Amino acid sequence: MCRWFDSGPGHSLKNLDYRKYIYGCMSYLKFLIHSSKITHMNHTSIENFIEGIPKAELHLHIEGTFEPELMFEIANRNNIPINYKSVDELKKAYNFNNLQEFLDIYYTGANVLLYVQDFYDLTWAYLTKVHEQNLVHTEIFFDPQTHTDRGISFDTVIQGIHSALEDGKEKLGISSQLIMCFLRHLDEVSAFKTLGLALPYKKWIAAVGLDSSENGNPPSKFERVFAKAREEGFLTVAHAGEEGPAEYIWEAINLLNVSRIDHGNRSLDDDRLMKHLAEHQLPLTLCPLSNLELKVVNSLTDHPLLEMMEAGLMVTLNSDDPAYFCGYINENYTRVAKALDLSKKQITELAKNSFKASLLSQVEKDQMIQKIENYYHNN
Ligand code: ES4
Ligand code: ZN
Repeated sequence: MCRWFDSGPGHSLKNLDYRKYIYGCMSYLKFLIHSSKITHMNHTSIENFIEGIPKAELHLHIEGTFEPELMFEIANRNNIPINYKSVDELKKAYNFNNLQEFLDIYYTGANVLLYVQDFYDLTWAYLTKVHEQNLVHTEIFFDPQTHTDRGISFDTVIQGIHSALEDGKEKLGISSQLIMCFLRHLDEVSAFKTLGLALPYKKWIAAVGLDSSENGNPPSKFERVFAKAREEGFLTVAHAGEEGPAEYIWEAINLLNVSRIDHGNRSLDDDRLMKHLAEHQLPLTLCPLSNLELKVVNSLTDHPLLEMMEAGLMVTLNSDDPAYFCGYINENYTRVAKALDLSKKQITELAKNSFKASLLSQVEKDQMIQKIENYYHNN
């Protein structure tokens, strides 16, 4: 169930900082005026500005793009029962108090994916959706263990995803990279086995990552498998500091040699870490609507994005699991822009960051940054 207002039904007014609430209302009014189709002085509204700006997404779980309608369609054709009678009933179950409650539903949803065509359809649906939102580059996580552990071959999973990505490039002009995540609640042996399965597909996988239940599963648990992955030529990223402590972010940096931190909200707990992230411009892939839905933040007005930008961090905006968290890339930009009263300049910086922090070549990055600057000057 999506919370379209920043202070959701779970939060009584009593518990809110009143000034923040009034301020939120005012910025919401401002946003409504901005985003109405009536543009003043011939300038683009923030909402339209966000829609039109070219963007990249760097934190997206393909299994998290599984819309209920497609889930029912694939379940029907594969003759797999779903525990919910209808799309609406399933959507009502999307009400999470923490990461684990979400993960339990997310893994169940993935159970209906059996064939290459299923993985193709899942990926293609995401690409067509974000194509409408002016997304031009995406770096996609997939969780092979979610599928291999129930008897689906690694080949089936990656063939389906990869061929949709090829079509995405050819037919929609969206470039992409694949990032294979290890499920951190499983053991090191399973991660090593998965890395072995990935080796024949090295050409199709740019990096390895780490996702699933964070607390109690620190990056150090996977130090050796990440070392082996780097030896094999993969880049590395890791979810850290979503629910887990700042110490896990240090581990991801020092033990896994990551090129980016996924989430990293808890960096704010550690001044030395904030300084390190700013100095090294190590990117964080933030996911505001995910944070709201998983109660990492109580309200988007509390989101650390702005504080991080002001501290000089290389931050990006992303959707994480858009089918579950009430919005794709543009909804993440728009909702957080509204809550934090972001300017077009700040939106432009975030769009530029999405390319700077990507795995694209420097030449490709420079081209996109130039396009974004031109867009800013014309809108
Ligand atoms: C995830 Cl939000 C989040 N955190 C960790 N692992 C994940 N897998 C899919 N979404
Ligand atoms: Zn994630």
